[in-house]
Amino acid sequence: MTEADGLLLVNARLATMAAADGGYGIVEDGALALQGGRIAWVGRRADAPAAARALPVHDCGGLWITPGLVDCHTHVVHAGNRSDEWEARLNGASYEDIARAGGGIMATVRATRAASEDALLRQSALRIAALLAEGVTTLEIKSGYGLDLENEAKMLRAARRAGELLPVRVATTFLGAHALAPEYAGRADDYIDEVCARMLPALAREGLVDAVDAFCERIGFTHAQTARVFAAARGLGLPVKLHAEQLSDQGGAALVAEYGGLSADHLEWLSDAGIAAMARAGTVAVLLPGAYYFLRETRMPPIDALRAAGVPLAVATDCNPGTSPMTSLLLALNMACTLWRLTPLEALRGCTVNAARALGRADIGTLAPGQRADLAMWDIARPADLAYAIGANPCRAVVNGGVLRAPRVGLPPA
Ligand code: DI6
Ligand code: FE
Repeated sequence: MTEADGLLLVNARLATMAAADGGYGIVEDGALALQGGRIAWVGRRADAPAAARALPVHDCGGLWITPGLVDCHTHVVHAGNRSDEWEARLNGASYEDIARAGGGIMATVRATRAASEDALLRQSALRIAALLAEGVTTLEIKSGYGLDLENEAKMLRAARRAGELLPVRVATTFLGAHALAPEYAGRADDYIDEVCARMLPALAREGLVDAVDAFCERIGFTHAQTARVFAAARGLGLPVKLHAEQLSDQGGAALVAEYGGLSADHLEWLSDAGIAAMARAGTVAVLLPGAYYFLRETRMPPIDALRAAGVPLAVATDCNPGTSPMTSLLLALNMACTLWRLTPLEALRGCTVNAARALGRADIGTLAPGQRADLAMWDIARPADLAYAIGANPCRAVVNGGVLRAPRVGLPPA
């Protein structure tokens, strides 16, 4: 009998994140019955039904258990890094100097195109392992550094393979409309044609696309170009999300809401109209404090107005080499609280129940019967500690699909 066949976790304190009042859903002296990779029962140990009590018991030694964490916005699959540019900037080089030298996002495109799929996977696995060590059990991974069919496919295949080789669920997002492919300089509309008519259908046919994203920005793609990408996604029955209102207000949040989008992400320049549209559509606001911090931005997303409108808030790392070289979701929670005054409860909802929603998944992100048995166990005094501590990793064990493991994962052979 393997753990996947059944396990009763006892002597734990639970934050189910499933309470009707939107609270932590705390259960003292809790127990969790896991069967067939799902949660079969959750509650106080004293109330465990006979079927749960018949399972092999694992004593959690008083640890807290939360749903496995969900990092719902990452560019974790990429080759190389840009610490050279960052160091040059800190030594006085201007952004223009770096751009003229072919740096910025195109530097990552070149490195990613030059890497084999295996090399890409190997480099990315190191970063993914760091995320997993902190209790992440589901990870969204975007393409967007290939910018042609072959290299976007390579990125998405590497992402899928990461989900097979490492104990993590991977949700893939096609971000072909991230930046203009160098081959299309001066012809952005032609590149969007290629994204919509050739790249997206081919990648979707190969089963590589769970959702479609774009970078709607003055330095990215226009509202009209983004709408074309969304129409193509809709034609294929794929859900959409958007990098919206990060550096300017392009009306991107309202656009993605109009398409029933899963999420609008960044949102520092979000307008009242964008908030209202998101609230109507149930589109999640994915907050990315790592990019705000690393770019030393000063304009905060309109947290109070999002809250007042009842827009669900999520928090993610945005792990990428240019604007958020961050492989700690717990640090993102701390930044969201410290920089933007999220409450620790909002932060934890933001990387569990609401992050699952940003991926269109109702079967993860909470501890409730029928949910996937993806959990994290923590040596903490109370749930707020997950957002409170800086640089501590209190994760002591993780369960993926009912299988218990240590937080540190073995990497695939180099
Ligand atoms: N927004 C960002 O902050 C990143 N991409 C995006 O759409 C930047 C990615 C990079 O610089 O590599
Ligand atoms: Fe991003």
